[in-house]
Amino acid sequence: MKRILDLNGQWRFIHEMEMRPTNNHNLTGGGIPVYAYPQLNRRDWQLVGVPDVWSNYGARYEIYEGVCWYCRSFTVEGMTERTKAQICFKGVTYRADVFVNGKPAGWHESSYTEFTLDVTGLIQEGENFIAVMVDNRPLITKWPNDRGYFSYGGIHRDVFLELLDGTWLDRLEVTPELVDGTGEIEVRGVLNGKSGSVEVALDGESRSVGVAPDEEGRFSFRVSYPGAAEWSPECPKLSRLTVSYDGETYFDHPVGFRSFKVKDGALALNSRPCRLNGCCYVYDSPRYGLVMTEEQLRYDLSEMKAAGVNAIRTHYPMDDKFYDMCDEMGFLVWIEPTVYCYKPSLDEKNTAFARQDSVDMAYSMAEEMIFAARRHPSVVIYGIGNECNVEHPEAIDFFRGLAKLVREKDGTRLVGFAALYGLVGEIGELLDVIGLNSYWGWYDKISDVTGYKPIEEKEGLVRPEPVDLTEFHRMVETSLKKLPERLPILLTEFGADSIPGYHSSADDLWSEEYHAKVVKSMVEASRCHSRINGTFVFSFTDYTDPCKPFNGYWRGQNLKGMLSYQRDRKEPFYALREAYTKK
Ligand code: ADA
Repeated sequence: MKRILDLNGQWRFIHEMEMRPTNNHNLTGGGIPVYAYPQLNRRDWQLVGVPDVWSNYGARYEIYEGVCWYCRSFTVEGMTERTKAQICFKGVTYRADVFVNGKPAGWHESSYTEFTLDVTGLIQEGENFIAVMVDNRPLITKWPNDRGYFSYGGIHRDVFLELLDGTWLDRLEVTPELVDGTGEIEVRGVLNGKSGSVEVALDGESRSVGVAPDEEGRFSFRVSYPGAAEWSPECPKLSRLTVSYDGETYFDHPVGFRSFKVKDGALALNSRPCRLNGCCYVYDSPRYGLVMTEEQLRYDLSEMKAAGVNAIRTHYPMDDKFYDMCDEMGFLVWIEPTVYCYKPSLDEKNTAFARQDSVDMAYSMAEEMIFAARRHPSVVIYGIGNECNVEHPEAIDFFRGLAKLVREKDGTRLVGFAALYGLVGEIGELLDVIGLNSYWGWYDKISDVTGYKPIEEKEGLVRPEPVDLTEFHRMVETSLKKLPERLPILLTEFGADSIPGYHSSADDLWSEEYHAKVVKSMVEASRCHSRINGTFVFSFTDYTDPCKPFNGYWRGQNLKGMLSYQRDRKEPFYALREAYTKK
């Protein structure tokens, strides 16, 4: 039996007063920090809501980077000596050190993936106390250590306690797929107890499967449903799947069946050719920050639908709510761990590609990402990195290991990588699909980042700023020569920035009109190359971006959105809609 105790809601919160050294996280062997003690007088601690980001807790936390503490008490009833207890955090940015009843329970790094800590023996009957130390300092951040989006700080996704008693199933991994028109479901998990029968039911059609777990309780099996409905973005048909054991249901979710493969060098969804009319999505809500809420997601995804978008690429693993909504509304999704923009110089040794701690962490991010995403038909590509220096001598082994791990964990998705301006090295060999990120028509014009370019006048008339994509075509041709022929290509990033509300008759740089022109020209240009199977404009909305300096244009925000940060449609939105809906 499994019981779930929701730990969202009201917590107490404070920032740590003394500056903790960045290497002072390993608290398990040393003393317990005073903030973790249940008995501490906490009259200065603020009452806050969880999940949230701390920039919502007051002006002084708006850009705060440092260590903060969260705590709360909760009551547990019906504990027995054999009760297994575990706490699950769906997302804490960046590092979490967890203490239960004053004792260390474990830690986790990486902002966008979930982790579960076994707290059996720490949880007691009656009143309990949990404290979480959260550190978001860039100095401790291994991936990404370059930040093209704001990492925020805090417990930004759900938290809950699970209590397992008697016989139970746990760590269920359910992967549905369409194989030759038949719905196939792979089920893996852990069973405590001896062999028994696991019940699987798809829309009430049930199958009973005898399982004999190994010494660690692990089991796996497959079931088939020949009549299962096909899922696609145009017709996102979902069915209800339950997995039960001993009269108790442990999995109850909508699932969908589709296949997504490479056939003759092109992407095929359910064995039919498929073009991805995509956008990148760096989630950032003016109201909720990093917290993915039903209302913000539904608004953004509805606007994507309105623009004719059928595919979304994200820079990091998303909240379950996002995947659920993509399943329901019909989007094809590319997700990736935050192996992001890491570019050591070629002569640098012992880089994050080679250091054991950072390799382990990248690999565990990928595992955690797949654990959460595998049941969703919308997720079709696992990226293994974005704009890293793949030509660095230590890079290829790192990516080889990562690609291997991803395939072993879930062979039903394609493996991709988003390369910077055709910097593809040998990585093509490891992939099923490659992405090219490039901003022709943009960064080549504003490379001094002041963005200043006088408007040219000709015979008293202002000359519209042209978009010249000669270099883009050259980049595609050169990349194609370096890549295996079997590999479909996607444009995984392109675009320009525009100041929302800045309109110009000269289409000059930073205007919505020039931005719209780049978007339209790039989608059209992509169609000149048969190997390009789709485009992901960057990005669907404007968002907070610490890389973007205050230069009179950017003001700390990335302005590549089709929508402004406040979600007003910009001119590029209409250009994208025209390009994506044109037959
Ligand atoms: C890169 C990066 C994006 C974003 C973009 C930009 O391509 O992958 O996250 O930062 O640059 O706006 O320049």
